[in-house]
Amino acid sequence: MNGTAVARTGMVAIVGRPNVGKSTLLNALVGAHVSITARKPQTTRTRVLGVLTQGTPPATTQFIFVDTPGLQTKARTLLARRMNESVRTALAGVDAVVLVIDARGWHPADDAVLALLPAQRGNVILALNKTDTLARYDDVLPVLADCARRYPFAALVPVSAEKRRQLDELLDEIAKLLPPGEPLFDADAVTDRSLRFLAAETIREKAFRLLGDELPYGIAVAIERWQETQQRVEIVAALIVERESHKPIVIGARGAKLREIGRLARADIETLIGKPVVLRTWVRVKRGWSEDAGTLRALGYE
Ligand SMILES: Nc1nc2c(ncn2[C@@H]2O[C@H](COP(=O)(O)OP(=O)(O)OP(=O)(O)O)[C@@H](O)[C@H]2O)c(=O)[nH]1
Ligand SMILES: [Mg+2]
Repeated sequence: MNGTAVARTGMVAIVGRPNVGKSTLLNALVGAHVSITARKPQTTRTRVLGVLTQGTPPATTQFIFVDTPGLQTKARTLLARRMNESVRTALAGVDAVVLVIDARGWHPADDAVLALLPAQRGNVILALNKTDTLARYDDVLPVLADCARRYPFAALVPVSAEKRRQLDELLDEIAKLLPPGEPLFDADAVTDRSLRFLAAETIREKAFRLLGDELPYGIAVAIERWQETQQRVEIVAALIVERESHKPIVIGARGAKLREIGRLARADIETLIGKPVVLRTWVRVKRGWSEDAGTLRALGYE
């Protein structure tokens, strides 16, 4: 046995205000689409684990990333309060924290996230994301200087989650903070979430992306039937909306919208599961679902 080969394993929380690219970063780091993303804020609703294992035994490094909802300053519904609670829970007991901000500069809403971080713990890394949107890469330099004054970050790493830039540098910095320990997940695992949950989230992602601006926040997806045979999986999923008046919007003219959501989701779910999928979707009205603890639990939003 090589005495210097030590396995490292650790939990890493990814936190930040809404829409800075936390889920895109998680997916890029683990190399799989485990957490849904959209141009709109408040896409992520609950804690999602993404797992990356590097190296060969016994010298493996296992990163267990926890993607969290964007911290909301105005948490009006029970769902919103649960989302903020899941950020706080994720921060407790992790080995490292990646705070994600937009590389264009510090935003007042970043202060609220910073306030949740333990002072002087030395295990918080700042990821300045979306560097691809800067006119010149050097524009990030004054932002780095400004951020370094705000908190004693263990490292500050400019990245582009979307273009997969400087992710190895970020992983190297995180790895330094992971404690010795045997891996908790199989080397090829990418998440702890069930295929059922990932399928429901995939459908919600398509609805988020295809529907107009206000409606998506009132949508949830429930898997009502999941029947798997050797050849294929049959799934029935309900898109739950808050109001009767939302139903025709989700369905679209002659069902065109719902069909498109289903078509895009089915393709992704097939990739996820690795066999043909028959997906049937329908729309159900459930008033006040985002205030109902039982419904939130049933949907997997802890
Ligand atoms: N140009 C650019 N866009 C990015 C990058 N990373 C993420 N985005 C985009 O930013 C938007 C938000 O990304 P998400 O990953 O859903 O952001 P989030 O922080 O998880 O958002 P919430 O879950 O709502 O808090 C999406 O449209 C992404 O495609 C990046 O590196 N560059
Ligand atoms: Mg997200």
